[in-house]
Amino acid sequence: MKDKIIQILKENSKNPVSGEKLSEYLKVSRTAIWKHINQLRQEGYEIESLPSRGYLLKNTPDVLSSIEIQSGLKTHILGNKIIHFDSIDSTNEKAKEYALQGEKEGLVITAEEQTKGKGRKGRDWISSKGSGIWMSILLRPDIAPCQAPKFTLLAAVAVAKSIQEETGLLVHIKWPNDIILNKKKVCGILTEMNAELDRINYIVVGIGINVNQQENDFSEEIKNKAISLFEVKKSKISRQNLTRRILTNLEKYYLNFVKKEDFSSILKEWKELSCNLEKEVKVVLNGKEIQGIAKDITEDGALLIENREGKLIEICYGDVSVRGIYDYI
Ligand code: BTX
Repeated sequence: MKDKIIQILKENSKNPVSGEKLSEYLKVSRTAIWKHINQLRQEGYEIESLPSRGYLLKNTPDVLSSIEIQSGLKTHILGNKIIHFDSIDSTNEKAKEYALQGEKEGLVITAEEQTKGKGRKGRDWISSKGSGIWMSILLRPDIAPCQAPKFTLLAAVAVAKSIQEETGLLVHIKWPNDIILNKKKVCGILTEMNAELDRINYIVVGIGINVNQQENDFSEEIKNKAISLFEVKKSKISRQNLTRRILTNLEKYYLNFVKKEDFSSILKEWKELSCNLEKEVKVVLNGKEIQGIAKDITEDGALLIENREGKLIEICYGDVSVRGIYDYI
């Protein structure tokens, strides 16, 4: 109902729409309209009431609702359906629930806040209200399950490019799933899969980006490693524009990969954006530490490290955490 009211007010951006007209059109009482208008105001919509003329939309908030994201979105698949939550435990968990209920690929779950945002291996992802992009995208690619790790790399390239295009900021990718700005983490990507031996049922790509937090907004626990785009750009960034750009770029890379089976061009871009390659890294693998130079990424998305003895060691996605020797990267 609220979406419909907003849509009508947007279509009549120059002329006020009376409560009577809205109630007739939407077949609800004028009191119900008035209640919805008040809720919308609380959500940040600036709606003016002009005596004996009606309601006029003056300003829209930077929320990740379906009506706001879908207006101007030119994708064919991603974002065809967007479900937006004011507060939710985890958008990845919600996307998986919908996937199991048979939702089509392209579904996007967005949230203003996550109360149990997830990182890898049970770690937390702190997702404060209204300041970041917390979203999950449901995909159903017709490819073999062993190809799934490529989706994290593909998503990382799409997000990094989108951030650069939208803000002009220079970001890098830290293998396998972090986007780094000024040597700190600005974005994390969590890819989860449900598959049988020979086919993928679904993949959920969860993307968390720190957009408009100020330095003091980060808790003690993460303030040394987390950064937002705002902190570096020094001006507010539209979460809506960035979300639309990510969906557009992600769809482009996704279709290139699944339809044209072209991963090499994505891998090339990934390498150009990497901050690990040719640097000394420390990998903790099953409690054992390996030090060496990150030499390359394989076609399957594994990291190749050359150890002190000159031997190449292949590290598969999900097994390790990589830290630079001298700083966080
Ligand atoms: P990760 O396991 O690589 O990173 C998690 C670690 O990052 C945490 O242990 C903490 O040290 C640090 N951290 C936590 N919150 C933040 C933050 N806001 N900014 C920077 N560093 C942080 C990375 O996992 C994958 C994160 C995916 C998050 C998205 S949000 C939408 C979707 N839903 C969901 O529950 N997860 C994904």
